[in-house]
Amino acid sequence: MRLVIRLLGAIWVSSLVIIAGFAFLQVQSERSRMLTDLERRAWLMGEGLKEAIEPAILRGQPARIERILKKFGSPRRGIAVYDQFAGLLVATPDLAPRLPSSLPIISQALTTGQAQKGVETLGGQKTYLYAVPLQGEERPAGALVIFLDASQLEFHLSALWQQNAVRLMILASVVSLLTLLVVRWSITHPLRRMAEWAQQMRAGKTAPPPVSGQLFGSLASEFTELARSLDDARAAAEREALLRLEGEALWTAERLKQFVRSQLNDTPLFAVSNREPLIHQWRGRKIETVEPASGLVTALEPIMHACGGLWIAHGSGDADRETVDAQDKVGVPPEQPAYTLKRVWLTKEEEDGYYNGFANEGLWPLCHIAHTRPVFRASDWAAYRRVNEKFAEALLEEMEGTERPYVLIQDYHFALLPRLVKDRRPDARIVLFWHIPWPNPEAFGICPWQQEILLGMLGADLIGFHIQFHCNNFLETVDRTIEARVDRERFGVVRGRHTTYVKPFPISVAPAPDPADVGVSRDELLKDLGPSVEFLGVGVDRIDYTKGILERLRAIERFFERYPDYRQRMVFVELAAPSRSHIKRYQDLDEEVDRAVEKINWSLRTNQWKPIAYLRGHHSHKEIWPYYRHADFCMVTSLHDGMNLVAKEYVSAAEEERGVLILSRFTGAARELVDALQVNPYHIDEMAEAIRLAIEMPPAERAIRMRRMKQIVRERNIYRWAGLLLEELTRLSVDRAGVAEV
Ligand code: ADQ
Repeated sequence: MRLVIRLLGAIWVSSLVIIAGFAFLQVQSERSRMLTDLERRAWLMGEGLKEAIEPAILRGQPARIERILKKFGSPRRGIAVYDQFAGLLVATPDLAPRLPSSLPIISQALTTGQAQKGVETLGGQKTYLYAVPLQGEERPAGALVIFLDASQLEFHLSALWQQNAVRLMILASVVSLLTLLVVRWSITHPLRRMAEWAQQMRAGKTAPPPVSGQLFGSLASEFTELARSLDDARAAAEREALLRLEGEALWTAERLKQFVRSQLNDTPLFAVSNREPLIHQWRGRKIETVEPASGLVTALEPIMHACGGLWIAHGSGDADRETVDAQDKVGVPPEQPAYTLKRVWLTKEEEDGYYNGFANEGLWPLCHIAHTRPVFRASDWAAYRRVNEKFAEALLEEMEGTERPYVLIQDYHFALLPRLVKDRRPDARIVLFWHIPWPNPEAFGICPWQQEILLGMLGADLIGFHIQFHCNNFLETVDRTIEARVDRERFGVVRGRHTTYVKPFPISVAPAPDPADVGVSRDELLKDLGPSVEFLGVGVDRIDYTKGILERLRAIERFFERYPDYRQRMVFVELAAPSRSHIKRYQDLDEEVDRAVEKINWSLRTNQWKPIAYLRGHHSHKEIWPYYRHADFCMVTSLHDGMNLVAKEYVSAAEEERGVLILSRFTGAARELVDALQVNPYHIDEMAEAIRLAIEMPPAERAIRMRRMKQIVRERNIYRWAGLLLEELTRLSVDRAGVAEV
């Protein structure tokens, strides 16, 4: 209301100043025009009469003067003649009664000998006076004065003022009205709606903001962000409160953040991974940001957000170079940076040798017992070493000036990095997390550079695997391969004064989205797969030979052969993302999977049904989630897998009363998810049987199994993984010489 009063006040004052200014100028010019007109008339008359009156006054003939005055005078035009002492001689009859005893203008005309003019009020009437001296022999013999009625002048000017006053009223009223309407439409109304919306948000009801893109568009989006943060904070607080009530201490993103802040005490954290948390890509002429769907990113993001650390990764996006600063850095998230991403650039040859070659054709098959032979090329090994050195240089440069920094190195791409860093910075506290299995010493022993790899890894103060079994394999491998003392009591490797601790940290997933946000219903999913479909199975994988996709397809075929009643009633949806497609083995597998799907569908399909819906491509979590939610069963049939996040994602998203997990016993996840139907993926009949069991399992049993698995995944979530890893890291007290103690 105060704003409206101020606005209206400003409108009225400014209109008044403007209109009054213009009116003043108009009145002035009108006045001068009218005065000029009066002057011209008075002058004409004065000059004309002067010649007739001058001889009469010189000769002393007042009667003649009176006659002349009578002839030319009128009620609105008085004439008077004064003697040389400014005494009245003769005046027209209408004028005479109004004349004062003296008029200064006459004396002035007589003394100066010049015509004088002016406006006076005579007898209550404005009168224009024009006094002309009448020439005597030496000095003026008298004065002739013309009196013109000037009351019109006043009247006209006051009419002008009135007109302008009306103009002011109209203008100010119209502008005020329009302003009020604009204020109402563009400010008051949207503000009221925003206030109502804010009230709703405060009450915990989520709703889209009522205005966008207009005057309050940016305010609304800021407000939305604020409301969202409040919402998250409230949800986190509610969860925490619930957990306190339950007497549990569940890890949440918020708790992890608090934990990181309290543990790290402002000591910077440096993370290194091959995959970057944010990729910039060209889409047409625009650059878009892509957040890769990766468990690693989900796990590290809350840590980096909390401590504002530095994440070093390979810049793999085609627009990555366009978006970094001079030090190859970019803030993440770009709109409100919480931490820094530093990109390391690799040549095509380096990427080929280090990533496709040694990491994925060498170490990957070496660590997974999946019967794909590892390829060890000296040139790949050289590239792998070079790239590890490149990352080490980048990391060491960034760590300069930071005492006892924390370093989190991710995965088998950087086996040499811990040693490269530790040798130059013994005070750094280094963790290496190995996301894939570690095989037994015999299997690992075929690697020509096994010693270099182990020595490189042992530069870390802590090495994490998913499960104890992989830790044991690693310790066994070290024991058999290099000169070191394995401390089996404390799970460490001692070399000289340095100890590397080896511990399991089972990775996991973030909580599934709210079922209400899944979007697609089960009926909609089934309808798309055929009119007679009642059951839905799902598989979600990268196309990788370790994931047992071909074995799974064979099991599905076997299931339909054994249980033909289920034909037309069950569909298996396989969401398969192409992966590492520069490597021949992966290209071959991709084609093999295509052919297998084609063959099975060809032999079993009917007009309105096919057993396998093969959705090849990278799918967003939003696309995958409805399948997880509504599937009757999910098949994870890895021949060997460090953990397998798909199993945990399925458990966290599936309907409690419906979902059954069929899980390979060769995954890390099988250690925790004991209520899954565990299978040997090499045993096709066993898997076919597991499918039947899953479909026919009584609802009560499904619910019990799923509930227990859900609780495990909920408690042992990704935040717990990150929290435990960090807790262990911060417990390490590493002295300047690099000697670690826990
Ligand atoms: P991966 O071998 O990649 O991970 P996994 O753990 O199953 O295997 O994670 C795959 C991730 O990719 C999941 O989040 C899944 O949702 C997603 N994904 C799979 N198929 C997809 C598709 N078609 N479209 C989109 N997304 C898809 C490695 C190890 C694992 C270990 C993880 C984490 O091999 O054993 O569990 O790291 O440490």
